[in-house]
Amino acid sequence: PFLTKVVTNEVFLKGECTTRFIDNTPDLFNLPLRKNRATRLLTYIGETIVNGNPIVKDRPVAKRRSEAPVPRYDLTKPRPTGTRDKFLELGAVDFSKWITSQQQLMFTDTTFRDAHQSLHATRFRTYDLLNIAEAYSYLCPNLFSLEMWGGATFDTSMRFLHECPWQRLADIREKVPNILTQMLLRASNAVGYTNYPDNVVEAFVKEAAQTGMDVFRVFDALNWVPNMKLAMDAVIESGMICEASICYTGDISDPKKTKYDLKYYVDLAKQLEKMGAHILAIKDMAGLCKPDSATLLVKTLKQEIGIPIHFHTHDTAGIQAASIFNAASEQLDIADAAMAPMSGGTSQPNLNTIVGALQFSDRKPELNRDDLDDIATYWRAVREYYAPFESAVLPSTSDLYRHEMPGGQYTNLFAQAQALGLSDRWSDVCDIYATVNDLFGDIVKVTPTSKAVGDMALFMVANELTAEDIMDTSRELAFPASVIDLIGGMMGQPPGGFPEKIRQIVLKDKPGLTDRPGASLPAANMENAKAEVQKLLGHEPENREVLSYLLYPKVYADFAKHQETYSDVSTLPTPVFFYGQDAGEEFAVEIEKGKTLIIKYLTKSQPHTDGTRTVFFELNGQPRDVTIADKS
Ligand code: 3PY
Ligand code: ZN
Repeated sequence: PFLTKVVTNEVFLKGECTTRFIDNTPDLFNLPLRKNRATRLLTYIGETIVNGNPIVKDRPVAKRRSEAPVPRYDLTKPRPTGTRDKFLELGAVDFSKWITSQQQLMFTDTTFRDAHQSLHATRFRTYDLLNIAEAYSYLCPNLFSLEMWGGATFDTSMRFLHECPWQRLADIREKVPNILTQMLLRASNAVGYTNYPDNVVEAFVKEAAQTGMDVFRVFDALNWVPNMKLAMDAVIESGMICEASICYTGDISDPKKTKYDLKYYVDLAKQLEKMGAHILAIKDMAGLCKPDSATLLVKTLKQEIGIPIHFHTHDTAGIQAASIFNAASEQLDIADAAMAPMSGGTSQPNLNTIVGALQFSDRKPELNRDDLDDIATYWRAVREYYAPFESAVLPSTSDLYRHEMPGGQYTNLFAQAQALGLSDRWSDVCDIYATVNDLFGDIVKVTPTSKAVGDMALFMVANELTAEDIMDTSRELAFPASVIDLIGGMMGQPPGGFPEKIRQIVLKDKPGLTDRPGASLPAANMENAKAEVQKLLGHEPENREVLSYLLYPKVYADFAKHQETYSDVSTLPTPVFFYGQDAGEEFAVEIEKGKTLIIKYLTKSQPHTDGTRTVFFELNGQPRDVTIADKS
């Protein structure tokens, strides 16, 4: 095309080409510097074959290479209507009333988000989520929602998987137009680990709603209502469903635990209802809501508030299905569960068996058990791809009721402890975690406050520090940054504030915030951010790209660079993404609608004298090779 442009150029045709031709007709020479997508993808695969993918380095190897089996569904039939159709018909407020009028217990499937966040460090790739998405829309349209975005998925997808979280949302939305999408939004912490300026949170919610998000589960990590208002208002303003959370901690059945008692939760729920929430979530992020407490809590909330109730729990203690059943008996509206192969342990209870067990109950869900089992078969195969990220299987333990560690953190902190050579001291870490919670005044522990408590626990175990050492004002300790943030009020305020003594010890002479952090954070300058991203990309960015940058500047810049070098690697099958190809292996990749590449890897050369290797492929039947520097 370049030569055609030159030889058909008027100046060129008139033979008036001078040495100034390039200067006078710069557009002609505005050549794409980037290599084409096929070459960039082959370079990625070649690089992975020669040097490996750093994210699976030194981890157990996944053996599975074959495609995970997607169940059959009849594409000749019209797509069944589902919960999202109902929402689009009624709007958020009437839809919320419709939920309450349902006899059935409805379910959110967390497999696309919390399950792999809890079991596999959030490493599931869009490829595997997208391949099964349409099957859901045909086989289980009456699922309340698919929790498939937010929480840790936003940064991990860019950071480790080199894929765009927004594209994940847009693509799943397209495949599943009839079931509600759901996300976890950390209120003013958005999908990050610290408070963001108000205008960033507002713009983020707006963009997510426009890209395809329906249900926003909003929570504040200290249950601090003033910090939830902005995000809740933004969701309500967008016309989408605002599900406001009470984060459950402590034990309402224990008469000695008075800080987070039944009244505390009921008051909180009433405030959230008054603020316009369409649904109330009981967010039991650690799985502490025991069966009897679930009965008491749901029964009371049902009497005290009018909006539907959605129960989220983690099965770390091994008995949380019982809590769901008890809550169902008290007319719980919606429960979270995960597909069988991705359930249990620090993940959610088992969707397939709960649905099966409710088959003859008056809360029988409108879900077909066989179809759910077919989908579960797919996930069983997909889990095999992620063997490198399997968490240690920690037994269910009632010790959870003492340390109260969230499901998503439990296995993660264990891995961190292991990396520090402290795995044999795991029970000490758990014990110190509980001590830190006491030192901090007994707080709600969920991202990001849980991270601060975990960082402090590791800091204490690694440095052999006791609670007395921490409280000893004669010691000068360099506390982890997250702890300074937490105690300094950058994550908001717990009920009653932080204990004064720990404030003095951690903050030294600095005052710390007691107001809402967003009230004093300067607004982000969107135009400047846009200009920065334009510099990174070389073209005018979309809103979503600017938002990714504002939330995670460095992670986004690295991701953009990776895309420029290798193009969109999210389209590669997972075994190819992690390990490259085996010799003779072939796969098809659709790089845009209707444009498919068939890539077959043949062999690689011995290293050349300059340390590079040639990697030989067939691309759509034609020989192609790429040169890769061997870093070994
Ligand atoms: C998150 O914030 O990512 C969580 O899953 C909290 O439970
Ligand atoms: Zn959770």
